[in-house]
Order: sequence, then C-alpha cells, then structure tokens
Amino acid sequence: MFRFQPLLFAALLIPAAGCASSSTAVAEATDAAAEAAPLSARSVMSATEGNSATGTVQFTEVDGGVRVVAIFAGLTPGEHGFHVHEKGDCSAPDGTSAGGHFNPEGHDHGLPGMAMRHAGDLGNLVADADGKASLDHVFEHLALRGDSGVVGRGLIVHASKDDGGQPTGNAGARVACGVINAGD
Ligand SMILES: [Cu+2]
Ligand SMILES: [Zn+2]
Repeated sequence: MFRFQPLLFAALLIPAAGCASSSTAVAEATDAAAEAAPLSARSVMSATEGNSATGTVQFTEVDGGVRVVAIFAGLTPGEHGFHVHEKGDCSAPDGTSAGGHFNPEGHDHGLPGMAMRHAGDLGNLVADADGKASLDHVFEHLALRGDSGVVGRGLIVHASKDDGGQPTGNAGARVACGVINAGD
C-alpha cells in the first residue's frame, strides 16, 4: 500500500496534465492565427479643387496601435495638418464633405504626444522643397475596427500647419482627401 499511492497519484496526474497542455496549445494556435492576419487599410488621396497634393496612406494593426505609412507629393513645402475626419466622403470639391475631425471620445483637439485628443489627430506631414512628404509612425490611440475604428472614414491633408489650437488646429483649407478602405 505504501508504494501504490504514488503510482496512483501519477496515473491521475498524467491525463490531467495532457488535457491542460492541449487546450493551451489550441489557444496559442488561435492567437497565432489572429496575429498572422492583422487588419490593414489603405487610402488613396486625391487633390481637392485647385490643389495638386496626392498620396497613398497604409494603415496596419500592430502591437500597441496602428502603424501609418504615408507618401505624398504635390504639397507646398512645410508642415500640413493631417487628420482622420468623420465621414468617408470626398464628394465636395473642397473636401468639406468629410466632416469634422474623427472624435469618438469627445476630446478637445490636440497633437500626437498629447494623451487626450481627437482620435483622428495625426499631427503634421512635413513636405520638403520638392513638395514631397513621408510618414511612418505608430499611433497608439488609433484603431481600425469597432466603434472607434477609422475604416470607412475620411482622411484629409490641410494647406497649413496644425498648431494644436482649438477647435481644429488652424490648419486651413483641405488640399487632399481620401476614404480609408479596408484591405491592402
Ligand atoms: Cu483635418
Ligand atoms: Zn482634431
């Protein structure tokens, strides 16, 4: 009897351990599948009437936010406010059909680095002397999916610098507009 008990113990433990590790493996496989296919989105931006700015912007889910990779041409040299706006509608010649800044949480306007700001506040693009600008940045407060997701919304580049002022950064006219569409 003295030796039987440890054996019985082992017999009971082995199947229990087998079960635990297989369910963990399933969970890990599911997580891996989700990570293998992060949602991405793209916006092809066209110049508004009287302007020449064009660009392509790629959004990809990454750990801790959304990576935004943008390439622009046809800008005036210097800084240009860059925002996600409420509506994926660029039908107005001046881009105003895209509505105001995307702000699902009801914050004041701000610049990247400020904890509380519109979700759509992406700061500024900086165009060089040739009017070209690029950006590659992970925005922590941005999401692609859900109620706060930017898929289906509008993207705007402005004539002037976003200075962080209220209510929308004093960035002036809209020089390029695009719709953020899911997919590569
Ligand atoms: Cu804007
Ligand atoms: Zn804003």
